[in-house]
Formats: sequence, C-alpha cells, structure tokens
Amino acid sequence: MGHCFALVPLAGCIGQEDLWRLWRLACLDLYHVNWLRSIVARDGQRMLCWYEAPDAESVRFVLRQQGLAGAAVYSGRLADDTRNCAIGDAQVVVECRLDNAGDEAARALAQAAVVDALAAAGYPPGQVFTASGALVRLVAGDDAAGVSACLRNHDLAPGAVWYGRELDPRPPTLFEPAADTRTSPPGSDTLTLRSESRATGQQTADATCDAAIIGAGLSGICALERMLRMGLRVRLYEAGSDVGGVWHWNRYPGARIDSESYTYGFSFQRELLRDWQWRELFAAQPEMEQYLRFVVDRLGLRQHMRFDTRVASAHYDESAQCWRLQCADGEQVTARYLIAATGSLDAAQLPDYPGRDTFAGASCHTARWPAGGVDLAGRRVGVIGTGASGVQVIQAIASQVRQLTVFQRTPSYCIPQRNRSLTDADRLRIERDWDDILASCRASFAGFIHDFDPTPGLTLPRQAREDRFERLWQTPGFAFWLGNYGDLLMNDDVNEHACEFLRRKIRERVHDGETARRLLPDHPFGAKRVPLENGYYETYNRPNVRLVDLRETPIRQITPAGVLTTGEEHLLDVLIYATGFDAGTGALARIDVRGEGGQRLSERWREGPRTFLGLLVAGFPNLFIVNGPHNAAALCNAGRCIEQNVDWIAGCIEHLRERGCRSIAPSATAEAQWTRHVEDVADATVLSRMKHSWFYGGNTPGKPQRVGIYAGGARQFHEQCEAVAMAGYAGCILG
Ligand code: N01
Repeated sequence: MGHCFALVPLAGCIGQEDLWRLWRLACLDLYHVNWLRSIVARDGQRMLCWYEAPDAESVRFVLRQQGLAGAAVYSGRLADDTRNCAIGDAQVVVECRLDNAGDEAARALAQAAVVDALAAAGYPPGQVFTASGALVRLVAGDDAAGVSACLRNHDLAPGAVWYGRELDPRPPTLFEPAADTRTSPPGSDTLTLRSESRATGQQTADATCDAAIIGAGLSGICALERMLRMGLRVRLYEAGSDVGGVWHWNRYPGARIDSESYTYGFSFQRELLRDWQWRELFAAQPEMEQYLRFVVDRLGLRQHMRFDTRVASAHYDESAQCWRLQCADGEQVTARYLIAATGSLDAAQLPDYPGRDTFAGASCHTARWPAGGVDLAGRRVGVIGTGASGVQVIQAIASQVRQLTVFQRTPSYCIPQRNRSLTDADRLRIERDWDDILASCRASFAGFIHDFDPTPGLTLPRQAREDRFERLWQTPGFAFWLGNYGDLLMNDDVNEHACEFLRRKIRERVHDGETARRLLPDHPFGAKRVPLENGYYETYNRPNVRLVDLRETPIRQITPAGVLTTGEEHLLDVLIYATGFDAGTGALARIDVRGEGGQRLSERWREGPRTFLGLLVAGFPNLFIVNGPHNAAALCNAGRCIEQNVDWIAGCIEHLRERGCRSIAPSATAEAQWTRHVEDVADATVLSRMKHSWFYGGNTPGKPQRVGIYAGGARQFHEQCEAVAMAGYAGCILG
C-alpha cells in the first residue's frame, strides 16, 4: 500500500454530513482505499484529501465514484503524523504545482523555499507533503491572505492558498453512543416467568428459555451451537422435518452449492473439518444436507430442536422484556432473545398465472421439492424461470426427460462452475491450509476464496482485460465475478466488456443462432447473483430441449394440459416453477412478529426493509436476525457471513448479560442511518440497474423496490459491526 493525496475541486460548500455521504458512495473497500483525512475549503471550492491506497489510479476511481471530477491525485510517502489532526481545526493550505516532476533535488529546493519563507515570517512549523508534481504545506490557522502575501514577497508563486477546516471523512462508529435505559439494578437476566395458559389446550409443554431460535438451517444450527456454548437455555423451532433449511427444502435435481464446499462449512470446531470428507469441490444438495445432519448429531444439538413445528407468532412483552412465541401446533415458549434464523431465501414464490391450479399434471416449486422426488423420466416437462435454481434444474434433468420446455423471461449470465471430485490430496491440503483459507475468506469482499482485484480494469488495455477474463472464466467457481476487477461492479465500460465476453461464450456454445440470441442477457453483469453452470448452454443443443422467450410470447395462462403463451399451448406432464423467492423480508414477514406497542414487523417493512446492521430492528428489542435483509450475507459465502452474524449476536448478548441489561434495540436514528447507507452503497453499483431482481425485492409482485442486501461487501460490513460493538453497541438503546 502506498500513500496519495488529492486536490479536489468542489462545486459548492460541503459539510461533515456531505463528506460522510461521499464516503458511503465511494465503495472504498473495493479499491482497498483507506481515506485518511480531509480539509474542506471554507468557500466550498476545494478539498484536500489523503489516502492509503494501492496506487493513484484507485483513488481516481474512488473520486469518480463519488461524482468528483477534475481532481489531481499525487502519490508519495506521507509523513507519519498525517493522521494527527483535530477535527474542526482551521488550516491554511498552500498548493504548489511542481513542473520538474521527477527531479527530487528540485522538489527539495522548492520545499525548502516555501518552508523557509513561512518560517522567516514567523509562521509555526507545519506538515509538508511532496509528490512528483505537487507540494502541499499546511499552516495552522485561517490567515490565508497573510500566507499568500508572504510567499509572493519571496517570489514564490503558489498554485493556490486557501483555508478550510479539518473534517472527518469516515462516518463515526456510525451511531450515537448506546443509551442505557435500565431501571432495575444489574443482575442475572435469567427469565423466571410463569408458563402461560394456552388457548388450544394441546398436550405440549410450555417452555421458558433464554433464547428461541426459528429455523434449523445453517444460521439456526450455528446460533444454537453458539448460544449453548454460552450456557444459555435454548429452543429451536423448525417447520421442516429435519435440519438443513435451504438444503432441506431445495431438493430439486441439480441443486448444488456455489461456494467451494470446504469454505462453506462451520469453522468453530476444527474436528468438524477433519472428520467430514467433502466429496466434491461444489457439493450437491444431498451432501450438504448430510453434512448439516453430521454436525448436528456430532454436537448433540438435536435434543434442543423441535421439527415440524412452525412458529406462527412472536410477540414482544414489554413489561417482562421477553418474546412470547406461539407455534402452529399450540406450543408456547417465552424467551428473552429471539433469533430469527429464517433465512433470506425461504419464502418460495409462485407466479399468480390464471388457471395455475387447473394444471392436470404434477407441478412444484424448486424450493418446495417433494421429499419423494418427482417422476420426470420420459415425460414432457416445463420449467418456468432461469435464475440459479432454474439453470441447475434444467441442466440436470434435460437428459432424463422426453421433452423439456424452458420458459425464460430474463436470461442470466451463467459462468462455468467447473465442479470436480475432491481427492485425498485435496483434502489433506485443505486441512493443512485451513487457517490461511479462513483468513483469506475473511479478508475478501464476499467471504470467498476469490477476491476483487483493486486494479481498476478501465486503466488496462482491452487485450489485457480480455486475457484476464479468459483466465478467470477457466477458473472454477465465482472467479469470473468476485475475482475480477473491482470496478466491474461500478464501471459501465469494464462491465460491458465482461458482458460482451460472456455473450460471445454463449454464442460459441449454443449451436442454433436464434436460441443463442434469446439466451443473451442485456443487463449489467453482476446485477443479479450469478448462476454457476455445468453444461447449461450445451443443454440447448439437445434435440429434446426448447427455449420459449416469454418477452416475445408471454404466458397467458396455465391450462390443464400445460402452458398457454401468446404463441401457442405447450403440452406438459410436469411443470416446475423455478420462480424464486420473496427474499430478505419474506420469511419473517410471514410470521406474525410484533414489537413494542404491538407494531407488526410486516407493517414496519411495508415500504421496504429498515434495519440496523441487518441484525436488529428499532422497536423490536432482543430480536436478532441472522442473514436477513440489509446484511452482507446475501452476496456472501453464506457459511462465512453467517458465522460472523452469530459471533456478533453472541457478543451482544454477552455484553447485555455482563451489564445486567435485559434488552437491546437500535434507535430509530441509527436504523435510518444504516438503511440510508445500505441504499447509498447499492445505488453506486450496477445492482441498482436491475431493480426487478430479488436483491431489490422487485421480483415480488406488490413489494416496493428497495434494496434488501448490503452491497458494500462482507469485509466492510464486518468492520462496521465490529465498530458498533467496540463502541458499546453504539446506536442502540439498552434496557
Ligand atoms: O430465483 P431468481 P432462484 N413468469 O429470483 C423467473 C440462490 N440460489 O431461485 O428475472 C416467468 O434468481 C425470473 O425471471 P425475471 C442464489 O442466491 C443459489 O433462481 O424475474 N418467469 C427468474 O428467471 C440465487 O440468486 C444456488 O424476469 C418468472 C427466475 O424466475 C437465489 O437463490 C442455487 C416469473 C427466478 O430467479 C434465487 O435464485 C439456487 C413469472 N411470473 C439458488 N417470476 C446455489 O448455487 C419469476 N420468474 C447455491
């Protein structure tokens, strides 16, 4: 990492809040840029900023990202005391452009001349920054006119002399210090409540516990293990008949993970890695489900779980500061903490086509695939939807069925997964390098072994990009997406080059020109989560596969015999809906969750999700959401991000217990700030150019198009969560 400073022309006065907004827009993390310091001119015409960055080009990209044109960026070593400044201090900034850019001796002379002239006039010593091309000298105070006159008297002609104030570029730990509203003295927060009488009178025991967890997927298992380790009494409720979450429900043929398997598994016990033999680089659904069962059995977690039990409601009891849950089978439980491990992608979404229920054949959604499977062999099968689920099921079943008709509304950019079996040598290497693997996932943008290259792709010759694209395309997993240039997410030119590359690959692989044309996406690459494929495009070369473009011939209705489009009726025996999810908020909003004052969560999120760090919600004390809306986990290797979420929640509960507090909830202000930050970050990326995806909720009829994921990356997300915790849960109200 080097150092840079930038002289930035501004269009008008900006204040502290504006600077923080610029920070949020910058996606600094993508470019590995650390914005150290800023002085903003009092007249609003200029700004001087310092950065730690890989190179000046990365800083230029950050500035462009912020909509700041015309900045001059210089690289050069900054003095160790660059950060030594007091926010609000007045500083005179002397800018001198140096013509003899590469000449160090000339630079030293120029520096000495400016320093000596100011010293002779009695100005106190101050910081000087030189780089090839520019010199900046700071003088404490606001005497810009005096400094300017002094330099002119010595025949020195500075480029500009102005005065401004030190502002803090980095938003504070985001939020105000935690407020402690506790009235009772610190002490044990063990819940001692009487069991409630139940209306249903069923023979299930009412329970009182410290934490209730909803969901036995990756998040729920992780949270359960952690809460038990902390010594809490925990109960977990799961609507399905066994553990697995998405890996339980999405049993469709071809379902497969998109993170390298071994990076997805739990990291809290090394023995789990040692004793589980991952079979494939990207495990298929059965292996994932087996792995989660192995973990649960190994750790003895089942005894704390109740299956086939859907939580119908969860109401916060303000006087007792606890949650009261009612299950669909009548069981009630009272818990201090409610951990919603309901997942981002649980609420399966069926399109509301007329006649949907009249279909005479078998039909199902990929995310509610029957445990006994669906008989597809030799049958006429239709698949609606070509997102990640559709792509996987289509490529898996094409060779089994008599006729496969794919109903596509929006084509996806699919990249090769290049799955393979893992060998003993692979497993040994993984075990040996495990700590490094985890560390590199933790340090990456999205928790994967792939990480964005901070070099802006736009600065490179087209052929160099092309060569890199080809190498990445040949690499397994998300290398082409998450191991690509960081500006792919923001820069239209680089993004369009990647799109062209991928469209060319599609044309090369699909023999029929017309089919290939229909498979070409026209949205920016990465605006949706990218499906990984294993022979998906070649599937369309099979004589029994037909692609129907719903943009040309939309579906009119489902008939008893199949699907009627404006073009024709497609006769089917089986109809598969791969139509996605009411993502982020959907799973939780389907439970009757009520917070303070009886307000419903579904109502609170009616205009879009509002959260604090994607983990807490104002007015819903002690409700912790794992991998929910506004969380980095949706763009992440879920295994890695879910563990981070659970660590944070565990740390928060420990903090409450140590202080004898019984509740925590974010302030409305902190929640609004985080929500705004999430929206700002997404707006700065290509994600905002495709608002009909599940990232924006636009795939769900009637749902407002508001971003539901955190696009700033897992690294930045973790840092912000950490900062809040370190500041004593800043932004939160403790009771
Ligand atoms: O859902 P999607 P998904 N008529 O929303 C189409 C994860 N995942 O289940 O784009 C016709 O992406 C819709 O078309 P359009 C992963 O995070 C991971 O495939 O709205 N079509 C789209 O083509 C992923 O991003 C893996 O125009 C309709 C498709 O259905 C997320 O889950 C595997 C329609 C839905 O695509 C969701 O993926 C699978 C209608 N009325 C999933 N409504 C792994 O590899 C919707 N569509 C780990």
